[in-house]
Amino acid sequence: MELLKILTLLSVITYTFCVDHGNFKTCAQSSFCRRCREMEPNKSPYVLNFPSAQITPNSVHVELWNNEEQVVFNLTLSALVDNTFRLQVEEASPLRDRFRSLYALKSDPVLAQLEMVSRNEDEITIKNGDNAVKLIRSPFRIDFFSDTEFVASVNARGLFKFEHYRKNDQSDPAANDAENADANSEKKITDPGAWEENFKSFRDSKPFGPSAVAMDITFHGASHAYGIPEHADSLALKDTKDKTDPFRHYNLDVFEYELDSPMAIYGAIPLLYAHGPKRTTGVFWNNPSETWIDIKSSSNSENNVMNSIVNFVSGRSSDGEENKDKTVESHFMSESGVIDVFFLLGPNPKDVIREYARLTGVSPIPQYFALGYHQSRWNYNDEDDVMSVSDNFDNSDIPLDVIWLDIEYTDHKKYFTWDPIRFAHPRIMQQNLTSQGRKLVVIIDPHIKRESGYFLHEDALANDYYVKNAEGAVYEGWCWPGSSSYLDFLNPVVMSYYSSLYSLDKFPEATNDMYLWNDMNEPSVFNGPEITMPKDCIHYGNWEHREIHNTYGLLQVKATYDGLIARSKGTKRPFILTRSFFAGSQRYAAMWTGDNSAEWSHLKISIPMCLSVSIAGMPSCGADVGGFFKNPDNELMIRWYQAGAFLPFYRAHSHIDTKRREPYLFPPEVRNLLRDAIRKRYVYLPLWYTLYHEHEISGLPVIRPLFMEYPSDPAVSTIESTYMVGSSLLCSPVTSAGASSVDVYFPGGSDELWYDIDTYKQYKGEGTVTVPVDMAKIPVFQKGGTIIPTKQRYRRSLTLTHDDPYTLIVALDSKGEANGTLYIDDNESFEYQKGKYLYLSFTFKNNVLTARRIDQDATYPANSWIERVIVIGYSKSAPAAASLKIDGKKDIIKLPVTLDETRQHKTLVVKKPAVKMTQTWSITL
Ligand code: NBV
Repeated sequence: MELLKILTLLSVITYTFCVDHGNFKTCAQSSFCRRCREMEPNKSPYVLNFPSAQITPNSVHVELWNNEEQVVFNLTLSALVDNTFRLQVEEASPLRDRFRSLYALKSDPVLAQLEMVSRNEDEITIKNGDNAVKLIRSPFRIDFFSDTEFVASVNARGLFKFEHYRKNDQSDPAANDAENADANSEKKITDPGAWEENFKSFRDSKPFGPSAVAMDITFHGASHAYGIPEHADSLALKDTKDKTDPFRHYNLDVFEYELDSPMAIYGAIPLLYAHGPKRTTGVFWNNPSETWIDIKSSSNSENNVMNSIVNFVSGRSSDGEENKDKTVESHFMSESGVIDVFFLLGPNPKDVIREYARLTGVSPIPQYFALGYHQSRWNYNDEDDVMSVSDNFDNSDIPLDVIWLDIEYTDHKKYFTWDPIRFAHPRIMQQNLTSQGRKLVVIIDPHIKRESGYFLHEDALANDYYVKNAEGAVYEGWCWPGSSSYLDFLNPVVMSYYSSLYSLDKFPEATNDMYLWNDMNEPSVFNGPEITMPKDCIHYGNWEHREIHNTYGLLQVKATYDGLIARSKGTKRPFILTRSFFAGSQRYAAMWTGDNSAEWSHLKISIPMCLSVSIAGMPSCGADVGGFFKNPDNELMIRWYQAGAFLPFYRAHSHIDTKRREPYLFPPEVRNLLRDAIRKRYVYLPLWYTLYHEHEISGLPVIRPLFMEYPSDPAVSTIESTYMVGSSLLCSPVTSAGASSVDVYFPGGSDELWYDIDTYKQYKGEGTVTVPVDMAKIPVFQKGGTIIPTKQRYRRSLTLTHDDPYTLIVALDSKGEANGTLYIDDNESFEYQKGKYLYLSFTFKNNVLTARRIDQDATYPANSWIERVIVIGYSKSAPAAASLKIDGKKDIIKLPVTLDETRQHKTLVVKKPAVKMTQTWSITL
């Protein structure tokens, strides 16, 4: 009994890692969330005024009336290219302009043709291609159909709300009596937080009063919801309605964030997927103000009514069968702005992400070094420390591409300066790193130290560059440097000023090999409400901070990106890491999951967190390898290095109070395993790089949840520990202590083959298999039918590998065939945009491996060549030799073929084809 007590006490003491909930609002403490969430369903006062409807070639424009409050809104429904519709609702005559977010979209969406299907007093139906939209007059509802299937409805539950700007009737006693209120036809908002909201000791003055916008969207035939990152939670979204708070989007610096929680953290991308085995639909809620999203995925009896509508419209019966009664219900609630929502009708998850990327853009392919291993810590103490870390990696034969400097490199947290003693020769330090083939990344936070004589503060004061408080004075908050102010990135002049700070003549001692990390850009304000900027602060254009909050970080990284482009005169691709992000941030930066902890649960959740961000358009995600807070034991350290090697952004980072843990510091048996994990990362980099090229073309994420690759397999809907790198590698890293096996789900059915990348052991796609692991094992499997390009020579850093030869790994499918691609360019510049690249396809069919160019006009003078071809799963008897035929040459070259007996599955190795990557050729076995 005593022992039990002690153990319980110990578990309480050791589990000190937890968020301070008191610092952050619940929905019930947020007045607009409360108002929206408490709405009674099915009592919508909104009706469409059809006589006002105008139908243009691309859009329907119609008035939307709130009959209860006698307020008129303008609704526009537009058809966009690629199975997309846009719904915009604005106040017809607002007392004050409403903020329209400009930053998420990469450009004006491309409109598509719209045709009228039918129109009567109660309904207008239009269509674009195979998609139809029905607008229903009263109560207002919009139904979306795709290929005659009923896919989504707006306001089916009557939770649409648009709080128009109004006079403050709370401060006007005359307006307060019922009679006058009636005369104004205004329904009084009685919520105590509507005109002024208090949280802890903070008062939000809310001079413009309530301004929420909210809408329910119901998805039909959908069983699971995904997306809407960033939350430290599962990939498949849990139900929040009637259970927990809604998922929250309000970019915040949450100290010691908690797992399995809908709480807001650093970033927000309001892209939701509703997925069922037959189709996937996406919704992008383009609103950067604080947003809460309720989710409920369940069977719904109302759906039968909906199905009859389908039958009516389509003239034939729905064949939804097993999923026809399933719905995903969502309810988006934002504090201000307008309704601007995009319906991405898929029909597959890969279509949804492409449709989204068409709107918000993609990440340009990163420089090759960015895909390597990054070593960071808060902080490397001085220049000697940095160089000794770099040397020690070399001495222990561990590849390393980037060393990072955290805030202590600055002169007293004044960004764009260096500590004059500990970093007295930063340019020489960078040159030394460059000579070892390595880059430096330095941190630049957005808070500016208020110190007279600091050039940035002086410039900002003199030119009026700072965000203002509610009274119109420069806003002062508290952050690392002490008293700080914040640049107003809404002002285009501030944006270009900030960009210019990165130029080589402004950022002292910077070189073109120094890249950037923008942290704390939610923005984090230690003494602000919820550790951020007060909502009633004022930005350029008189916008309140509440209206733009979730895009503050996006604007900072955009300015940094533009600065880096200008710095190299457009020749080098920028590398930026950001903590805060919004839809569109992928155009400028990679992100990471912030301040995690050296705990198994944090390692485990790094995978669904990165998958969620990836399917929301940001392909470059990583988690602090080893955990930021606390000290990992050796086992956790090894497993984290192994898992991190198969996530897009691979950086070890740790808190200033943690023990030093560079991989070379560990005893040999641990060090060797850390080295092996990093090396394995490097082997597969040609694949990762190719996937980034393909992301840039198609919007497809680099890592993908199984539901994206196998959308019709209901068994994968909730799988988040196994995922895919591209379409060829299935990864299931070990994320629990003491594991001797992992359960891996092999998808695709009995015809799909999978090969362990180490042993080539074959598995069939028939479901879950318990795969044994030892400490060296990273459970990763190559799909039969794929060809993966690898580089297998070990070097200290990636710049030295550019001309190294490739090994092609050909994993045959059950028909004895395989395909793959390889992208090659100069690894760093934008010349590829002018066609200076090679994009190759490899095909294995009828015993012949053929290399061809996909983009015939593109060319790059690559010096690399093929040193080996490995064919896994070859079922015929091994030939003594293979014949190589290079296009344009007469000779047929005989190549030796060996059988690799060490592997568990029959494997042929064709040695030294020695063909150049610029050549096209075929090898016949
Ligand atoms: O700049 C210090 C840290 C940084 O190391 C970390 O990666 C960021 O997420 N930063 C947050 C500030 C404070 C952390 C407690």
